[in-house]
Amino acid sequence: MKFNYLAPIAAIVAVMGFSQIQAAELTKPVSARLSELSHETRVDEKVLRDAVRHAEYQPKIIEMITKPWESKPWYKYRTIFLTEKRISEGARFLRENIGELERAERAYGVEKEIIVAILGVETTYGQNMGSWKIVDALYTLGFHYPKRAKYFSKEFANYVKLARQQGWDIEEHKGSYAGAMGMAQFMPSSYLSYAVDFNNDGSRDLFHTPSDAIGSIANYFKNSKWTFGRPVAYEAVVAKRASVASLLGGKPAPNTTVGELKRKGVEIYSGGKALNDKDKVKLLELDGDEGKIYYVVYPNFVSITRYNTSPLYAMAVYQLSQEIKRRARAGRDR
Ligand SMILES: [Ca+2]
Repeated sequence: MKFNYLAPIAAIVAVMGFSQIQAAELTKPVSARLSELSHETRVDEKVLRDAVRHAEYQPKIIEMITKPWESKPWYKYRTIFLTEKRISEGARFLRENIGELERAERAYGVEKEIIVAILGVETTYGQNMGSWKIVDALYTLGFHYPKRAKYFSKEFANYVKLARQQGWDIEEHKGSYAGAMGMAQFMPSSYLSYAVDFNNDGSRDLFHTPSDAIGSIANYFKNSKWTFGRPVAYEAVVAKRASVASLLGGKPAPNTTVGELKRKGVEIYSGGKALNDKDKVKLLELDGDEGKIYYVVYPNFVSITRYNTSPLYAMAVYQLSQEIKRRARAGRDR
């Protein structure tokens, strides 16, 4: 609760012009946290302190994280990502990188259109990888945003570790306001753990090498328990909301079965694919243009939420993947 009033305060401060970019300070609490992080990530404390000296506090980032896109209703959210441009460019990206995509599909068991859709939603296929210095973003959120300070300060230390590993200058790379990097928008911990050198040139480069981005996303999905060929989401119609109300809300993890939903009067549109009554699923309720709409979502949907926890994000990725697949098949990409 404590942080609900942070957003308005940040906004007021910004309007009044008091909100200024400041060089980072090695205050006592910052130093204490760096000492902990040095043990946790095995990065020399002096190196971490030195990285902080290169960082600047960016108040705008605090404003941005308190108003994420995921707070929009689905019918607005989807129009950001399911655009003609993103679909046609996705079909083109798929065609131009078909060799690497098929190699990743075979190596990791992740459908190529899902990999392309992640790239589409994250950065429009590498066109927009973010304009915040990573060191500033992670310092700001790690040391000036108490709600997620633990997570982001650790990512700050992981970034320092990664930069040393990769031979980067600490101020070199830019990304999202939350510190996500490259075509695939990996956080530093993900970069350390899941990025792969898929084109075998000796470096794991998610900034300039589509092949590495493709392989790394597929590897990430494999580790998020993605299962090749399994369903992700089907549209559904609910006869009586009251009969399924207890199953709605919360995380998208399965809490029922296809059979149980059918018994409760849910019609599932699987596009001609056979439905297995025993499959574990979750009924998802979203805000459509004209009231509530429903989807039955499978464990693969949960795998997408490991990339970004929002069910809206996962649905946008899935629907974009299907549009790209259709477009590529029709060969209508321009
Ligand atoms: Ca490489």
